[in-house]
Amino acid sequence: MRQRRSEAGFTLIETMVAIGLFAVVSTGFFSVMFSGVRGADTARSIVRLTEEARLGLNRIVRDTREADDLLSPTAISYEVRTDYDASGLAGGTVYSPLCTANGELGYEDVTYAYNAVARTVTLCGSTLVSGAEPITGEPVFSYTSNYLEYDTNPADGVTTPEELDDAVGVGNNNDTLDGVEINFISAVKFAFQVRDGGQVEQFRSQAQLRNRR
Ligand SMILES: [Ca+2]
Ligand SMILES: [Ca+2]
Ligand SMILES: [Ca+2]
Repeated sequence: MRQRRSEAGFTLIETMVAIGLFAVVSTGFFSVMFSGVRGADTARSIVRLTEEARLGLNRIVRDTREADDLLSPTAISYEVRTDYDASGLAGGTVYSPLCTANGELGYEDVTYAYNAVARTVTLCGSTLVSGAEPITGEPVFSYTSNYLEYDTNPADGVTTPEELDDAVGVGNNNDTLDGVEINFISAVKFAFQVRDGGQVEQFRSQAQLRNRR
């Protein structure tokens, strides 16, 4: 009896158990394999976004540092005016096809902006950083001044645009940054994060305007 059974091979029950086990094991294997592939895709995507953000921010910091003039500073945009081609008063050269030249002054005008809808940081409208969003409670662009004589409220070693607005003898105390007050801004600060799914990478930096105090 025992002999016959072994010669007959597997019983129906044994075969069904084997098929069942194979199904369970292979389902597990494929689900693990595909979740691994998805994980790798997300990792590649955040790596790409992070690398783009790092390069874009480096470029913004570098260009802002060299600026001759800072214009229209807000929490989501500002403009720098720089004589990139060292033409002096001879004429402006367009910095990028999307930017403008101020021919009369020989300056090239470049606008950096954060676009909340597209989640991009742009240079004259062209994307430098994708997948960007503000860090909670922080503006994307903020500004400080090296004029510590106006560091009054609070006197904490940092002169803010609000303190420049309050400063007696500098522009008007009107809760607005006037042109003359903007001339006292010495640095632009950057804060944003890039997100891909659940993965977030934060970026913070600062550009000191070399041509200002
Ligand atoms: Ca120029
Ligand atoms: Ca202060
Ligand atoms: Ca003011």
